[in-house]
Amino acid sequence: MKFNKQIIYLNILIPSVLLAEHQELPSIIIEGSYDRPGSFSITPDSSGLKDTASLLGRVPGADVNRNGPLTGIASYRGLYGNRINITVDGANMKEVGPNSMDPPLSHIPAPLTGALKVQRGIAPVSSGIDTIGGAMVVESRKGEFADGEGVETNGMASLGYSSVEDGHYGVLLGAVATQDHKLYLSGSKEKGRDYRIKNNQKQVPTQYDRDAFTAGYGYQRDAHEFGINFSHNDTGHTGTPALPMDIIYVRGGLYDVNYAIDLGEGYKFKTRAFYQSMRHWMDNNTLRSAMMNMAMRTEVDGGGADLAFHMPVYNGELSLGINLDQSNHEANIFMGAMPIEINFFNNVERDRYSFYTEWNGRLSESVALELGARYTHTVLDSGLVSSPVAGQAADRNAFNAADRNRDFNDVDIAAVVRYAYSSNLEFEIGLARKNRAPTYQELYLWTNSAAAGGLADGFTYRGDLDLKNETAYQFELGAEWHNGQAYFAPRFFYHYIDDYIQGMPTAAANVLQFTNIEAQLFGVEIEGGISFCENWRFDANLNYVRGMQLDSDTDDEDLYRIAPLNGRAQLTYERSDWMGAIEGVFYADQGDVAGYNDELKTKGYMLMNLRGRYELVDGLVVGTGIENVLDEKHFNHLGGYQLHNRTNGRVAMQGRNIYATLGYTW
Ligand SMILES: [Cu+2]
Repeated sequence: MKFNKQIIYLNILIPSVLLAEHQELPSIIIEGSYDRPGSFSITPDSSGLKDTASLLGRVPGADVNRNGPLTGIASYRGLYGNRINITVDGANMKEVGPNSMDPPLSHIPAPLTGALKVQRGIAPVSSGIDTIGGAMVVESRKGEFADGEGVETNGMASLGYSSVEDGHYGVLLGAVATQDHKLYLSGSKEKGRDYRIKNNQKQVPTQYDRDAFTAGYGYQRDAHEFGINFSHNDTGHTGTPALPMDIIYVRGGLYDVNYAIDLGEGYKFKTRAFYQSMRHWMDNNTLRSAMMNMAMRTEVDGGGADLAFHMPVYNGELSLGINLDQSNHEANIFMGAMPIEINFFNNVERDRYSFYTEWNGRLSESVALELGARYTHTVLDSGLVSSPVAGQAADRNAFNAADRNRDFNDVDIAAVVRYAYSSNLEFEIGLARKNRAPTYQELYLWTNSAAAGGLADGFTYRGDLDLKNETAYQFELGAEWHNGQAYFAPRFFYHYIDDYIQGMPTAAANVLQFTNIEAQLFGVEIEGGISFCENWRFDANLNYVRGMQLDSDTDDEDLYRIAPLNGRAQLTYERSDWMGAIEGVFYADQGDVAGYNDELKTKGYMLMNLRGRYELVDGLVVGTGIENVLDEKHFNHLGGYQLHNRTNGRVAMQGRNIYATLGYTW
């Protein structure tokens, strides 16, 4: 029995036959799942192409809190935002927007994303700092080393159009490589208008405009691997209909350098350093109109370093690692026609010093164990804020007079046992304790503001300097059965979270304050599939999660922004050079809504999508499809309210979309 921890499980592109040779679109890799090749393999997907976060809709337990076309906040089993550790090319990417307009998954456009890896179940402590809600990894495309002697070139080009927002994209990646060296360069452009909902109405503002650029160099020889990579994102006018303002620009880059050496006999050493600098402008009067003009300019500068040492210890591998991570945030607000300026976040700093050890190995032929522990020291501080607004004077003075320096000690422990009952049936049981230190917004929102990490509930929030860190106790139980033709995999989880941070009503109307509460989340995910008659396969999954406040005054108090019961089924016909699929997506009513922010209930819905792809000649692939074939108007429970106002109702989902893509890989 082989325990296979890292497996390509969904290939967004391609029937597995074609995949190895021409992998041109992102793969989703689910770590910690058993190998189920081909399940949910689909054709190039234009709406998926816009945004890497869209791919999460296909990951069991995962979903997206969508505040705009490029603003998709990852959600996993009802936890989202800062609770999920997302690394981009190895770096813990920081948002420049205090309202998460640029979540980490938006930095690399989908056409330049090589892989999105989602850690299934309990995230190992080695997967990063603050993994209370899970861990995800985005890797950009970096070209390939040459197979043979001499200099080779490789790369990909791709073009796409989607009708629903008159959107188009183009991407080009080229690499010059030998067996030891590669030099690569890529660029992409995406642009679209406000998307259409049923009956030619438009959802405003949902236009988007993003240019991205990457360059880098890689070296591999004998035991050495070295890489240096730069990725730059320039997002222009892009709507965020669920937030009070829109993106005017998000600009900036991520520099990453890494080195690994294989010392032989299982001893390995890896190191990495990164630096990030982003600038951002948002306002409420360019893509929409407002009673009073408001704009915000924000900055983030961040960086970090990682060291990891791996060595063989008793039928397995022991890893020791250090992670250092630092970020600085600034924000200025401009209000009115003759703008007055508020220095809203001044010299905010969040530093994390962390080390861990983890053992991954086998206790016997049929029992595998992953055991890890991590300690993190988090330090936050904020400079003095300033505001000429009379109504903010008391808040400003109180904040400036307070001791704003805070530190937190976090301990993560995770233990996962995998037991192979037979070559077809495996069980997993996991236990963990995880901490999360508060974000700078949760501590330092010194007066009420909507810039609360993308919560998009129509309320304004205040921070609390006395917040404690969250402590989660997690339990996981899973089974996976499979044979050559079919698979079936149910999973159950339960999380109890002490000091869970959530807004709670204050004396002021429509103002919430971040508060430590007690919460629990539990749920199931079931996946299954079967292939039949040689070319046909059927795959389906079902996801359910419930989140509840345990110390509420009322009996029934649910957590905010929890996806309703949902599922997906796909029938696929696959040949070596073409495939077609019909896909059904279903979301139930969501009646289990949060009371503290009067979350609106949503109606359930079903969607039908058709997809096809055809390989014209070697490496040249056409993809086409129709999404929301019946052109129905639906509301995503995780989609927020129009213009950050509950009385406007929810942001509507896209109407019928016809898309076509053309990709060439060489
Ligand atoms: Cu913003």
